[in-house]
Amino acid sequence: NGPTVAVVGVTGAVGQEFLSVLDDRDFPYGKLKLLASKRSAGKHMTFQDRDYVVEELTDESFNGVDIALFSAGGSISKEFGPVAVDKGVIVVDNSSAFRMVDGVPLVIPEASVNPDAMAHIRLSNKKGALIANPNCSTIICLMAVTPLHRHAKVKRMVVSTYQAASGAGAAAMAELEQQTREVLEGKEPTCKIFNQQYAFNLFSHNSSVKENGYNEEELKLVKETRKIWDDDEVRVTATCVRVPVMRAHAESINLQFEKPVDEETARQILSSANGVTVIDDRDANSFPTPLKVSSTDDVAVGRIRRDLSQDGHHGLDIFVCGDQIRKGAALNAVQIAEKLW
Ligand code: 11C
Repeated sequence: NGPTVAVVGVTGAVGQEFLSVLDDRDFPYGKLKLLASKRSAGKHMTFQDRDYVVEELTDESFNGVDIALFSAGGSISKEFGPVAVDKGVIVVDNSSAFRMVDGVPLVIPEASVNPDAMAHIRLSNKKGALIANPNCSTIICLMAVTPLHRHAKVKRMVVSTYQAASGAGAAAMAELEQQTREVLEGKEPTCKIFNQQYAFNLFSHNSSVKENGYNEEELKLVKETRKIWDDDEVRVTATCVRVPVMRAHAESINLQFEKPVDEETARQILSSANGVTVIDDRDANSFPTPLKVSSTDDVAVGRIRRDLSQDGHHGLDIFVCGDQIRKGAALNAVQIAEKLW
């Protein structure tokens, strides 16, 4: 008899992907509860040939629930996460609300990253707990970089992101489509989500910019990497950019290692890492692209090459792509739930 699973924020882009991942992976839930705001309550959804009515999220929603997958924004997580935990639920939270809280594991569950961070949390003892899903840019980056880090220890990492519309939600995806149509028809594009033209353009990530000039998305890459690697020394800097791509992020990553790691060794390490696919065909100029990874589970890595600007074999450049909604959010959370079960 599998666990009772609640999906919080089921009508959103990630909420819908939770369902599709649960289905694809044949997750052995016993019962399923679909929860959303009052606005969406009462909607009917069919999942695995059963009709469900979306219920309004309240404190009572968590009675009898074992695992809750949250993706309804930080304020909902802050309000209802602790309520669920008090009722003995293990909350896997996709928002940034608890990621940096001491004692809350921040987990990418592949063996090559940090499943051990949640090893002390058990479903069987019915004690509630919070587990945080990292930010999508961090997950996609560290899926590729952590196996290399375990081998040669990263001293410094420079990340430049090319982030998809999905990171800003279903409304941003719809707006990208609408704007593209409008621009091609010679009309003024509708700019509601980002307040500027997105189609045929790109811009600095839309999160707020701090006094030091970094935006929140960039700082997440810095802080979350340190927490996941349990390494406060590693130097990380990032520039995050929104590009007119629908649902997969790309990242150009420059690495400086403590120990030497040559290109061939890096390729072998990446080829054998779970959840990573190497696409690195120089002759055919074939490398990862957002479209190649869209709606797929693995993070793709290519352009694996020695950084000519660094001495010996202490530097590498790589290019990674990962589906933002899937491995960047829903899949990672469901994999955490699988580990609990
Ligand atoms: C983006 N990473 O692509 C963001 C969205 O902390 O969970 C998710 C923000 C977060 O814009």
